[in-house]
Amino acid sequence: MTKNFEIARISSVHRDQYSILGNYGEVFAEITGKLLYEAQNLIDKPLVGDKVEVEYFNNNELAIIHQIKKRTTILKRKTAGKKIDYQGIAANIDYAFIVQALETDFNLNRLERYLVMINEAHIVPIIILSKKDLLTKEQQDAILEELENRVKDYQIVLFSNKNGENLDQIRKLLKKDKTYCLLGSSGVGKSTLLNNLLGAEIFATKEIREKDGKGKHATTKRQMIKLKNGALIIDTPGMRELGNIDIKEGLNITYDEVTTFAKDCLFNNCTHTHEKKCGVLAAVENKKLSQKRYDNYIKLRKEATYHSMSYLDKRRKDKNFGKMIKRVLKNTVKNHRR
Ligand SMILES: Nc1nc2c(ncn2[C@@H]2O[C@H](COP(=O)(O)OP(=O)(O)OP(=O)(O)O)[C@@H](O)[C@H]2O)c(=O)[nH]1
Ligand SMILES: [Mg+2]
Ligand SMILES: [Zn+2]
Repeated sequence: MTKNFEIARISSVHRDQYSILGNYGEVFAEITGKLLYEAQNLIDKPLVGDKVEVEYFNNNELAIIHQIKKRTTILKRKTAGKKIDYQGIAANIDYAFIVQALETDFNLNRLERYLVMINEAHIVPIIILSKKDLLTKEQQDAILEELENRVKDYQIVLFSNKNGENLDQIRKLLKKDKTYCLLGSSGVGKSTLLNNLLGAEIFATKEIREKDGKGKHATTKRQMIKLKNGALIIDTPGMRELGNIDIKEGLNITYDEVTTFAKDCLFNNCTHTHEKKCGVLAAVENKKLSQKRYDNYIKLRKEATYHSMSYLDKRRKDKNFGKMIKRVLKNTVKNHRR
């Protein structure tokens, strides 16, 4: 690293403009032309949470980003809509909070979808369920039971932003110098939680819900802040859809018991869908593996395979296109020289 460079973290991204968090607080920053030029994919550009080498100028009020340090983790998903490509959500995350609202948003299939994405990135997932104040004790117990039948071995906290219940439990999970992010649908209370943790109304929240209950997202960009205890948290806009590409490992970690049951399959290449003597199907039959969990596993696997194949196909076409351009350019030069 050059002498004048310092290390900072990307705290927010807006197109090609960045904010960084470093030795002089939060400062605006831009990336060098070289870095911009070399970034072939979206994922090569700085992401929130990235550690970067920067050079300050203008009395440390502005900075130039020269280099992105190697990421310890990267959280990514398929870009929304039909486009098959990766979109980086955040970098260097240690723990990801999956936030669902107990009252309206609780959904186990979606929860597993998040778990796959987070496990794929080797980030530690934590499940936190908001709006506890809106449910009776019986309703809460029913949800907890459902949850424990489907996903095991994760930290789970039911809490309320409204009356503050169990916020201290969430606070206890936040450690100095560790990076966290909040993931979940719009309106579940991510930004409200962050404001509660900060003890100040820093983040805009959605106080008025439109008639259809959907409305617009209150949060529109990812942003990282530092809590008093030194923990870093990234707030994200609610995700409407969550597509996964390349999640073999994420699936294996999230559904680790499938791998165990698969040891009893007769065929090595068993797909666990129609084969005879399949250990996984037997486990479903014997109720060792819940039907719903199995169904979701098959669904996510199928979808991810489709996306991965489309992605490879796209890359191949891009490559061929690149080659064609090169050929055309070469011929043009040749013709020109003649
Ligand atoms: N009753 C109750 N309301 C809550 C709770 N947490 C959040 N809310 C309300 O839910 C609404 C949405 O909260 P936000 O914090 O803006 O939700 P968000 O997850 O940040 O939403 P996006 O930024 O759109 O992704 C606000 O009106 C909050 O006051 C809770 O624990 N209990
Ligand atoms: Mg928000
Ligand atoms: Zn099988």
